[in-house]
Amino acid sequence: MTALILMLCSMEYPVKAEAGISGKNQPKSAPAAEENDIDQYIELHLHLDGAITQERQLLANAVDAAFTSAEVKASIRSQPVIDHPSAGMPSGENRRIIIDTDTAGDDALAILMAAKSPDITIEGVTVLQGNVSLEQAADNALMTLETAGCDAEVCLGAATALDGVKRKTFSVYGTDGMGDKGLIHPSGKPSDKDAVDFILETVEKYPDEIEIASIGPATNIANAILKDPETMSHVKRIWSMGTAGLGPGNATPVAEFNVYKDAMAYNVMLDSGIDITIVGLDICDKDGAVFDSNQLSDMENGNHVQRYAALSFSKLLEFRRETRGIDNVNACDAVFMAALIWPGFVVDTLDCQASCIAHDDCEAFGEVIFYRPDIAYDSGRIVENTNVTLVTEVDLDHFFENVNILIAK
Ligand SMILES: [Ca+2]
Repeated sequence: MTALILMLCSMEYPVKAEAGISGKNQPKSAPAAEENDIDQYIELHLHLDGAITQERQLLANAVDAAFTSAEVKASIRSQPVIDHPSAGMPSGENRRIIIDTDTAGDDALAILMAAKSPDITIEGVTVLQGNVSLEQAADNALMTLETAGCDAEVCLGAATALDGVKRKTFSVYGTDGMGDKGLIHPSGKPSDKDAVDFILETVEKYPDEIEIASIGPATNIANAILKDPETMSHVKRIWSMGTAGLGPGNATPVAEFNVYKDAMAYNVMLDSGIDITIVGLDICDKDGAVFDSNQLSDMENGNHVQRYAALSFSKLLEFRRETRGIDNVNACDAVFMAALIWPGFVVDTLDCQASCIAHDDCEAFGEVIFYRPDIAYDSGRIVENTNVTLVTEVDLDHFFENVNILIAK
């Protein structure tokens, strides 16, 4: 594929299948193209689904040189280009999701990705406390949907965990959860409908169709399960950005933030019998899953959606520079959303029996233990039934480019 792209970048126009490839040079001359040649070129360009960004830019430069028609250029640039087909290709299915979120910077990027995905209809966004207060999460979700041009409604959910506690955590995304850059000024208001009622009514309306994207604590989901387990048994799948996976935690050495905020709710979800796929912290912290400051600058220099997404990470970038000396951010909810919207992104999974430590007086509070059916434990515990699918490997080649292109649409 690369050779084909280089050939296109180096050859003269109109397009001819001829030899003479001479590396990454832009065309030396660009004769005026006939209309049928333009059609042929567009057709060919649209099949370049393996192009990486730098090469795509060379192609764009070549188009600039070859064609003067702004309409033709706009037509070419408006087409979706998948940088890495196996990892960034949509499923082609029509999917209905509810996003349950404690909306901060990485939640916002995940919402933008879902809003821009051709496969996904966001039936609604339910919010709860977590990264920020319930009210701030609602404003952030409203503003994010507005930025994406999506009119999904936003419903208010839990202001505390199931046990009524607001567990103190440090706000790494800034006071407003969105980088403190003055991004949040929504024109809309949250729905009058409660988050739990919205979830139940939507599942009743579309039984066995609704997938729930859980990118905050599991409180709203647990409340819906406790209120009407029969209706919730018709949720198609819950996708959870939660747990430390098979690695260390971030709220404590063993607990991940979302589970730590409401471990009791996480257990209710794990015990519900609903199909659950988990993307844990170990996946989100991998090389290739994090965005460095240069990539965030590239994103910021894009359109208004890209700029909004990039700026929302400002405080997190500052925090990681100051406290850890690293120049990148982990966009956990965006990695999670990639697993949900791009089937090829998930390379390997493990079905496990998961349970969460939810005793408040225990130091391991919020830890999720994954028992594997393929291991004979010395304790004698035998795993007969599994309750989650844990994502254990994802394809991170060109992850940033695929996200950046998707939200630019
Ligand atoms: Ca979140």
